[in-house]
Amino acid sequence: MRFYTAGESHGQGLTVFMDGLPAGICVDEAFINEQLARRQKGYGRGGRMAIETDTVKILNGVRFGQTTGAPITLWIENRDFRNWETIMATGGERTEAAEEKSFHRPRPGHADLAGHYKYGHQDLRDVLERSSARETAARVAAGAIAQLLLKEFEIRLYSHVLVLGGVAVDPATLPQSHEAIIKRAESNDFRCAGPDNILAEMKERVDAALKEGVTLGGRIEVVALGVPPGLGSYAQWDLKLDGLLAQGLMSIPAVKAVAIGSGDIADQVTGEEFHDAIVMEKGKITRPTNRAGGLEGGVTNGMPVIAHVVMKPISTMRKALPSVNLQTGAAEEAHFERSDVTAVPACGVVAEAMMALTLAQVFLQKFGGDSVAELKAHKIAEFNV
Ligand code: EPS
Repeated sequence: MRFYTAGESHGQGLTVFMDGLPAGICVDEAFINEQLARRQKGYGRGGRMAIETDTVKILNGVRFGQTTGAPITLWIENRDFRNWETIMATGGERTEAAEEKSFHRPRPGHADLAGHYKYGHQDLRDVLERSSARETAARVAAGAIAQLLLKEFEIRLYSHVLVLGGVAVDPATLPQSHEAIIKRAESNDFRCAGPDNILAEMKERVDAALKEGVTLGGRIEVVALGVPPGLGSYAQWDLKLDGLLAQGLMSIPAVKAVAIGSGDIADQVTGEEFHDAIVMEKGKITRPTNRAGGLEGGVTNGMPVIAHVVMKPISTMRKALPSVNLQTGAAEEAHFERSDVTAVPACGVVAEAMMALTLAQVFLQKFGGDSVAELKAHKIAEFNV
């Protein structure tokens, strides 16, 4: 299964292309739109989210609500395009409006300077438009289709924010069940399952950052439940599921670190403290802890798959950092335009999408089949240890 996206932040819209999905996935359009709406929410988002109401239009590969096995294309219109038609036109002569909206002072941390080096773009808008995190709306739509496939096999995903701008949830204060974490995280604008005082602190931190003209990063936990054991491989480097998940999650704009399970404390503890004992309970093998995050040897072990994703603060800042004007060589402040103070809550929704797409890929590899019915028949043959 493969997927690609196309589309500029202020162009006509975003396109998703997916191929290799089986026939017979029930494509619930409302579910896709719910995921798109979840991505748009979150305290600390900028003016753009007030303009857009992201909605999917299914163009190909689905008939009467079911995938046919043919390639799928999806379309998400940019409502903001109406304000950018003369700037983002795909034909005609370069306009004065395009000139006015051009910029030459790369933002440290964004792709501006890298894109200038790579493609030779002089107007950095040619870089910004594609490197914008707007593209993540397309990933969420693709991820929703992957989730609809996984749902057929009772695999589901959730995420919640653990840290926002340095305000951290003490894991000991988290609700005790997956259900309770989901309920709490989905009930507030921070997508955080921590207690009220932590949410209040996060709000204060975002308000202060807005005032100051700076931005905030954070940490998200993303979890997949019901994942069967045996997905991935230990036999070859590029088939290891931990590596595939790391690539998928690391490719989310602004993500700078990914850990599987408790991987980022593995340098602080002994093997006795880190590894999850193997025990027999009611005739079934289970693990009392899950520091491995559901993966051993790059293969799922039947426990929930857990990843931590660390997002850097957004690089577009009103309090701009030093930069250089690429036209003149003069030291100047970096470019600023409308942006978010933080998109950490939204990043969780994108992380769910990327984990779902990655899991769908390895699920299809293991169980194979051109239709959901075939997959189900193969899945029944799954061995029980
Ligand atoms: C985003 C849309 C963008 C930004 C943000 C994410 O909209 P605009 O640039 O029109 O305000 O809000 O993108 C970035 C912060 C970035 O650095 O790329 C979205 O749809 O998520």
